Amino acid sequence: MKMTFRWYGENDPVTLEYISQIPHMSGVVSAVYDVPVGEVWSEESINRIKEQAAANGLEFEVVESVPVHEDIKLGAPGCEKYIENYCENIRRLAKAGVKCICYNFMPVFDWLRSDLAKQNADGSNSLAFDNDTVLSLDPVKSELSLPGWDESYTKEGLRALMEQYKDVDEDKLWENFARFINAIIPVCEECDVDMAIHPDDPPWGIFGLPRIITGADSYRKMHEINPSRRNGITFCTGSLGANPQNDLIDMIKEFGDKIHFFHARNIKITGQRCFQETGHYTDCGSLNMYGMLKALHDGGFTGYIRPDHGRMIWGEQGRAGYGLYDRALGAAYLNGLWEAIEKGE
Ligand code: DNO
Repeated sequence: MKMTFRWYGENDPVTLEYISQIPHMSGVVSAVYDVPVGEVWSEESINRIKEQAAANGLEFEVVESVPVHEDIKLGAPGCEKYIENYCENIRRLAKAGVKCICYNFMPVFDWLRSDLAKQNADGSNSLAFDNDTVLSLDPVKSELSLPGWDESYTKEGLRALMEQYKDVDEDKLWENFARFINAIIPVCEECDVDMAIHPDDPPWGIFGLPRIITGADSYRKMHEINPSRRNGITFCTGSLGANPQNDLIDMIKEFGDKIHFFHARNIKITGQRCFQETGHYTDCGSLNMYGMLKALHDGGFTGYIRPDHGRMIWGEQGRAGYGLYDRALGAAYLNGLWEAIEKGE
């Protein structure tokens, strides 16, 4: 297991130096942020991240994310160009030493919450999802600014994009996924890179858009489409765990050899399709962090792990879910669990 930490680049208030001070931290998870989705990343930008990380004693072996252009998800004419660009990004990243690429296949929106700073009784705040609130939102009409929001969408652009998805149901999205994955996996095999798909967050359709990476059946289907081990998983506990029907420990046992990257996040289920993010410790939320790490360990996990979303504690202000303090506590807790599991053998 390699402990990692997400770093949003030079503008991230959480510096590489701070990250390097967390015990047992092997590297950062980052991305090139100044290139429009679908374009090829310059080798210069990629190497810069690598050098900045190395200057702080950190590796850069995981990218989160190389985003997938909407035309690929839509299966729009001309999407081959974006698939080719994606392959080129894989080659360039591999050349710089990247071993694992996290991505998602969610139409239009990435992760979604109804509240970015819901107050907790102890004075901290954290991200929350309330289904009624989300159902009452109309992304095209309201002045929303949510975390998974691409701020570059204009209202008109968003309306037109949502319109294009009218013809894309789950089957069609799977078809488009298959085209994409079957084109990129041979490049991954050649370059020694693992693809790690992030589950849909939350794992159900929103705003009438289809979502397909939601649980065990999704992973079985992915395997049928392309059985390569490179066609792997970012196991995000908080995303998958938002649906209590997902038995996370069973899933880790079943799909362990495909899990290249593990996002450890805890949530408390507060109602039907409602949850609030919590500290990472098992008893803070509804997810059994110890049980999941034990299953991961017993399956022979050698991939990357990172503490996912933290609360805002100790008065910290910052990027929702991505402050320093609570994620650092999370890393320390996960390291402790792992060491105890390993030595308890
Ligand atoms: C949220 C993250 C996601 C994730 C992407 C992967 O905190 O886990 O935004 O990076 O879905 O492509």
